[in-house]
Amino acid sequence: MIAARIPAMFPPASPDASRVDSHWQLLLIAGSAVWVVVVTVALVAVVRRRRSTEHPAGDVPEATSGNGHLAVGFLGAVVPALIIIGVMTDSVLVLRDTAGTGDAADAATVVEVDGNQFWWEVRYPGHDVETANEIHIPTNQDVRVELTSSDVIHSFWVPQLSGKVDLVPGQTNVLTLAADKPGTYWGQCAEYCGVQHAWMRFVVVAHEPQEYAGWLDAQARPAASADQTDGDADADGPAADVGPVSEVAAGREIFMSSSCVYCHTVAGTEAQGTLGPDLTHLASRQMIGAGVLPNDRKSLARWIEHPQKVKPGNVMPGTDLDDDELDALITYLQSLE
Ligand code: HEC
Ligand SMILES: [Cu+2]
Repeated sequence: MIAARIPAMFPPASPDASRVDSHWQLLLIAGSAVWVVVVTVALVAVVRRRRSTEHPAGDVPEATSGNGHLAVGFLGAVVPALIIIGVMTDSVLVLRDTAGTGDAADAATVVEVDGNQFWWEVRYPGHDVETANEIHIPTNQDVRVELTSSDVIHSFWVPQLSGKVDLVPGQTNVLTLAADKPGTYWGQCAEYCGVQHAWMRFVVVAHEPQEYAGWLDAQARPAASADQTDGDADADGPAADVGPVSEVAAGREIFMSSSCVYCHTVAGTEAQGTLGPDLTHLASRQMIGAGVLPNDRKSLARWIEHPQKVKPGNVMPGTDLDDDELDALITYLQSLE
């Protein structure tokens, strides 16, 4: 399991991000060159001035000659103008290149992202799939991401893949994501949205196209253990007489009879709440709470008992369970692959 990372821009991993990166390199090189020239000229001036003060007053240095004026005019006006025009031209070209892919209207893959305080709901139109804080895309193609918000303004930012776009309630903004190669790319809410804004992280997971199709298929099916399907928890029989029910079944029972079902969906069960993240395939996720904890037993226990300590101000209330109940509940959650 990986711990949440602070998203960084390097190395760029999409055509857009590479374009922004090459522009940044140009600015760095041009800026450094100007700095070197200016500092060198300044040093030369200091040294020469020192020397000239050694001469008696009235011994005029040649900088005031006609040629000197020309040189100053050239270095002070013409060269900076050329540099600024060059840099500006490249800036405009970057804008054109990256905005040109702005809406990917004919993209084969569309993903809908809904901002919530303080997590990301992700849907895959045409597939009965929903994830949270984890956006899966195929590599080497433009993916159209449709962004909106359920509450306040958030901003979607995956520095290695794209620029930022705001998520605005009642409006759909569009961004194009593309990834050159498979991998996990960290993203972050980039518009202050409340106390847990900093813990509103997410990942974009890019798969080879074939693998992506397989992922979608698997996600579209309920988890095998979601409902009463495993052998030793046969719901149709006289439940009490079937002997010891498995821990998964016991955990399922606790989940279904707790408040969890009002806020969470587990496909294939009566749990159909929509206030919180869809938990249908929770166990396949890398982290919980939008990056605040890795997705393991210990973290799940902390999260379920004390979500307000782990992430104060988030929407989920704590649940009081005894150790056995909590254990079983976590076993059930971890079976949702
Ligand atoms: C009032 C609604 C509500 C109730 C009740 C509730 N949750 Fe949550 N739950 C949420 C919200 C909202 C989040 C997302 C919080 C965040 O990251 O900011 C969440 C997150 C989670 C997560 C992490 C999911 C992820 O992918 O990040 C788990 C696991 C979870 N809840 C389990 C449970 C369990 C088990 C119960 C019952 C004991 C429960 N929840 C009860 C609203 C609720
Ligand atoms: Cu935010």
